[in-house]
Amino acid sequence: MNLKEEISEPLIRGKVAIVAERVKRTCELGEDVKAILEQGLLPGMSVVGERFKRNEMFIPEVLASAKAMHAGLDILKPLLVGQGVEPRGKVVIGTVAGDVHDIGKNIVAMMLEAGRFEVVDLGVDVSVEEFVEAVRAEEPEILAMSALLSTTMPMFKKSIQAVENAGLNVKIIVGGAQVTSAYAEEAGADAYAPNAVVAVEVVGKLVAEDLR
Ligand code: B1M
Repeated sequence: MNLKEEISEPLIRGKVAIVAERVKRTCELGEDVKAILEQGLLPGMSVVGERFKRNEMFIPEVLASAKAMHAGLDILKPLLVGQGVEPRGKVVIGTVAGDVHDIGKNIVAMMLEAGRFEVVDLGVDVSVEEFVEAVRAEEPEILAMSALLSTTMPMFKKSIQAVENAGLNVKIIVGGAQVTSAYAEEAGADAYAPNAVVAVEVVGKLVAEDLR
């Protein structure tokens, strides 16, 4: 199965129904779920990113591709996420205030669920106060924040300071396309991950440290 041709190409063209139908069919044919994500959906989205940067694609087209990406992810999610197993810990996740990018955050959330973490997803454009309230109410081991814009990355520091000022005990991981480990450290986060697979490993380590 040529996942690039079958899935990346219609995703780049924003063909929601075709992507959904092909992801479903590819799963039914027994293709590995992670391969569909890593060789079909993600490379398509990175082409979209490149074209957007070069002004070869515009917001309505990028939105159509994002919709196609979500349609594919919705089909993969139940197949990645195991059911009825004891969770390894709880994670509250959200995209920071002023930022509506959610594809990467959704993949991180999905992979965490697949890695047996309970995930409370606050969505996008999450204010500092909403993060603090969610940590207070849900008492998670981990707070995970995503930001894609250089203008919204400073919300990491503000949210982290607010959580600390509220006296809440939670480990914090941040990530997103422009984020680096140096930036994460400067913002006061406990950890950084460059992608969803590493995020699951890092969250596993943070939870294990917490149990010691
Ligand atoms: Co926007 N956008 N966008 N956009 N957009 C970027 C981020 C940009 C880099 C494009 C560009 O110019 N090259 C640029 C930011 C530049 C900058 O700040 N330096 C940009 C801009 C400028 C904007 C607007 C300001 C455009 C405008 O209006 N003029 C605007 C802002 C809106 C807002 O948020 N307030 C805007 C809007 C949009 C759309 C709504 C059209 C759409 C979002 C749709 C949606 O998410 N539902 C969109 C998209 C799709 C993109 C690009 C093309 C793709 C992002 C994406 O989904 N990538 C993006 C270009 C790019 O990133 N190359 C771009 C795929 C996704 C799987 O990757 O999100 O990086 P990513 O997630 C990865 C890792 O980063 C990591 O794991 C994920 C999976 O492996 N990760 C974490 C993410 N979160 C993590 C958290 C973790 C750990 C790892 O721990 C907690």
